[in-house]
Formats: sequence, C-alpha cells, structure tokens
Amino acid sequence: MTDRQVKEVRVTLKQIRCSKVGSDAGPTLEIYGNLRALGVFVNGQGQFEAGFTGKLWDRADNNAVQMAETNQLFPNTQTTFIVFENDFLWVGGRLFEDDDLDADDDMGARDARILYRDIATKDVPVRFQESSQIVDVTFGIELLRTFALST
Ligand SMILES: [Ca+2]
Ligand SMILES: [Ca+2]
Repeated sequence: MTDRQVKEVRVTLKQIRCSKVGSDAGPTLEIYGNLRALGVFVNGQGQFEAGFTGKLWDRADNNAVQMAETNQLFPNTQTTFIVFENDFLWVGGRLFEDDDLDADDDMGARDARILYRDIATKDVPVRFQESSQIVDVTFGIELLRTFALST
C-alpha cells in the first residue's frame, strides 16, 4: 500500500456560447457533439489514457441545437471525481456544426489540459472553431478537497 495524494474536483459545464456564425449559411450555427471532463494519466508506453470520465453534454447530429451569434446555453451539468497526483484533469470534448447541403463542419476535438498541481477553483475556457465559425465553452472547476488515498 502506498499513499497517493488526490484532489476531488467538481466540474460544471457553465456556458456554451455561439461567438461567431461566420461563413455558415444563415444566421445560426447548428451545434452537436459531446463535452466532458476526465482524469488522464500517462501509461507505461508514455501515452495519455483516460481514467474517470464525467459526461456533461451530448447531442446527436439529428438533434443539433440552433444558436444565433452571441446566444448562450447554460447547461449547468456537473460531474464529481478524483484526480491522482501527477495526473491531469482534461476538460473539453468534440463539437460539430450541422450543414444541410455540405458535409458537416468538424469544430475539433479540444481539451484544456490541467496539470495536477494547477487544479484549483477557477473557470477554464475552451474554444471550438472551424474556419470563421466559433463556439466558446466555459467549464467551472471547483477543488473540493485534497487528501491521501491508499492504493
Ligand atoms: Ca457550417
Ligand atoms: Ca450550419
């Protein structure tokens, strides 16, 4: 048994904002995809591997949400989990923009990667963008407590 320090965090999906409709046809973006928070560690091969995962938002392409420029959603969904010392907290996901005539736009798989030592109570912005179409997402992180766990 060894003791490892862990941080218990609560992540809130505070806001999804349509910042720029840009080159899209019409006055709105049609957004779908998924947003989540996860604990990530580096495995024996030096690759990132997901540990705890908390889903915060998930919409299929036949259920896209229409957003005009400056429109905001406030999902306020939350997930609570622990992150081990030396691991990372990632917040982000992957968003797409639905188009009827052309192939849908991939707005990217984006994550803010927060080092264990930098996990603190704060808001973290993540930007999704395809050409001039921009969606800004805000994740709220709360550090609930830090403690030792025997593993
Ligand atoms: Ca588009
Ligand atoms: Ca569109």
